[in-house]
Amino acid sequence: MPSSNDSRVERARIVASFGRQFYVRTLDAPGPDRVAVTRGKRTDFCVGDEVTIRLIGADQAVIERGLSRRSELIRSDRYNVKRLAANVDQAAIVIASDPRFSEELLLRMLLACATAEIPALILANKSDLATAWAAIAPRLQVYRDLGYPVIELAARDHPQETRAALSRYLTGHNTILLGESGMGKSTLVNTLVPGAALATREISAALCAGRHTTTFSKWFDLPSETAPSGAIVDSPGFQTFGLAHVSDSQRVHAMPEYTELIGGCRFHNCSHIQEPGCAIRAALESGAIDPIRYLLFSRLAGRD
Ligand SMILES: Nc1nc2c(ncn2[C@@H]2O[C@H](COP(=O)(O)OP(=O)(O)OP(=O)(O)O)[C@@H](O)[C@H]2O)c(=O)[nH]1
Ligand SMILES: [Mg+2]
Ligand SMILES: [Zn+2]
Repeated sequence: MPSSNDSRVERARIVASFGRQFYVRTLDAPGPDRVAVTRGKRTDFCVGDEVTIRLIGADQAVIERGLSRRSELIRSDRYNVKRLAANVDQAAIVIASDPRFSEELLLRMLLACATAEIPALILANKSDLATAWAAIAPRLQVYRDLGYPVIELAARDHPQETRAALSRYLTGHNTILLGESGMGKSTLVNTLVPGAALATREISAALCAGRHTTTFSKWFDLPSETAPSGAIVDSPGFQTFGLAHVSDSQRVHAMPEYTELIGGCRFHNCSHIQEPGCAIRAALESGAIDPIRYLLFSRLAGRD
């Protein structure tokens, strides 16, 4: 018989989300992760959200309402907004040598993070693949010179070194791993969180999802010996990253190499593509800014 205790309201975090279903973890008292459903039509919750839940029986819950978000990372096209995570305070963008990462997607992720005021790190994985690595190494230096932390990893074969290299970046932060499919996000999570693979397999089995590529986002608390007070979110890889929610002005201001220059353009509404007296084109011609990023950025104009 359910007792009146079974309908307590508690604060919880959404730790996994798939469609209209969620897993929640209570915040104030430890307990098992529970399957939760939303009331009514509200489905815009995402992993990381803090909510109030009503407990039902031993392992289920209903989400009552969402609490305010401290941060929100999204991607969007003109039709849809996709919330990637709430309440993260850092994004770790995972790129790799093989398959070689797309620099346009990297640029898009960096612009989205800057607009959301979420600092970004770049985790460059698969450094063990010597030939492919040599091809991307000069590009990594460009991002270092722009001020992004770039951390080189071989997550699959060097787990201990990986944990040591990431510890100081992950301690005390809620970090989302972002990136294209196949870069090594889940491999990294499995290196950092004992038991993560098993937990993910159990949910995948319940969902009848495939085993390798990640199909839903999941929040993991990091072990205190690796990163005290840290959490990490694994997320599905993507092939597109729309920026419909990011205005032209926000895009320009999210380019670290542009921020000092934009006041110097002759026209205040300069598109930095063909106008005379453009300070950014002058910097390009003098070799002061990276031509590949300039080209990729210019190509984003007018696109989602
Ligand atoms: N050579 C090499 N392979 C790696 C490394 N890290 C991961 N891999 C391999 O890369 C493949 C993809 O790794 P995942 O961790 O599943 O990649 P993911 O980013 O989670 O991919 P999605 O879930 O599809 O977004 C797997 O076959 C891994 O074994 C590494 O450091 N070196
Ligand atoms: Mg994955
Ligand atoms: Zn200009």
